[in-house]
Amino acid sequence: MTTTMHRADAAAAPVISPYQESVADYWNREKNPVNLRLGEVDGFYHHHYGIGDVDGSVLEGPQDTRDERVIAELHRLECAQADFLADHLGAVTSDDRLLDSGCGRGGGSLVANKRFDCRVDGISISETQVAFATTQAAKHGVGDKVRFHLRNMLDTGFETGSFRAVWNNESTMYVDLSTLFAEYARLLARGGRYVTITGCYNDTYGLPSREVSTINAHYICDIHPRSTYFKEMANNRLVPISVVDLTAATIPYWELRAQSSLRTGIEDSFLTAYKNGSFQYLLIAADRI
Ligand code: GPP
Ligand code: MG
Repeated sequence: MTTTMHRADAAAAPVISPYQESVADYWNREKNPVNLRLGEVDGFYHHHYGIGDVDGSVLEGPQDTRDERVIAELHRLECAQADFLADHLGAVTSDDRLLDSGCGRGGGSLVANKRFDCRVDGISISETQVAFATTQAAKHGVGDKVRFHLRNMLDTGFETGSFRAVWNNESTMYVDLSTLFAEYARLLARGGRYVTITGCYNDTYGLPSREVSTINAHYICDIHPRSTYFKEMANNRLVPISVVDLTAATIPYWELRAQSSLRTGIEDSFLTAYKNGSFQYLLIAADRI
């Protein structure tokens, strides 16, 4: 009887390592205003950073509405980042199926569905995020096409070859890339597209700087070197088609965030790491051959 119950539990929740349990625990509790208040602007809740030039005028004007203006501007930059990722998903049609791997509160899945009118599955190991994202899909009226699941990105359980595109928006630093890309090589249809936007440490700097180590400790993650992305893609039939260094484009976002009441305390580490050359913000898009 005990064994049977154990099996039933295992079927309902993904098998995850103790490390992943600690990560899930972080995201189950996370309620940072920098994420929730930005999402409230238009119902697209993101868990990634922003790109593009800042409209500095948001810092001027009446003090009592300054927060509102800064929140809208930070959100605009995060939405620009999500759009930039979607730009690299390739020729997606409404018959295709996409995977948002490490979907957070589901903003990126909703962005892709809005653009391509296609089916999107989002996965997370955080029950809270899956429930939140599911509610958002219903609120947006797309609950039939955008679905969220409690699954482990290293072992998703989805059918082989069933996805036209898969992406990670700032979530690859929580997993081993050789295991991750082997799973994507299995999930992607031949000719399908993989896209990641990620922070990686710069091999030319050496090993992780103090600031990179501080970022790792802050989020309980393990930022990979740039080289590992390309090595593990090459090992898993993923051939890069675009590599874009977004480091300069994300610095204005961090400078604005550092001056906002929503800052979480990690802003100076990002700014220093980007500026001292130890850390880079990259988009990598690859074809599954
Ligand atoms: C942002 O999520 C991304 C991560 C936590 C992963 C780490 C990313 C790196 C590039 C190192 P978030 O939007 O929840 O973070 P925050 O609460 O700081 O805005
Ligand atoms: Mg955020």
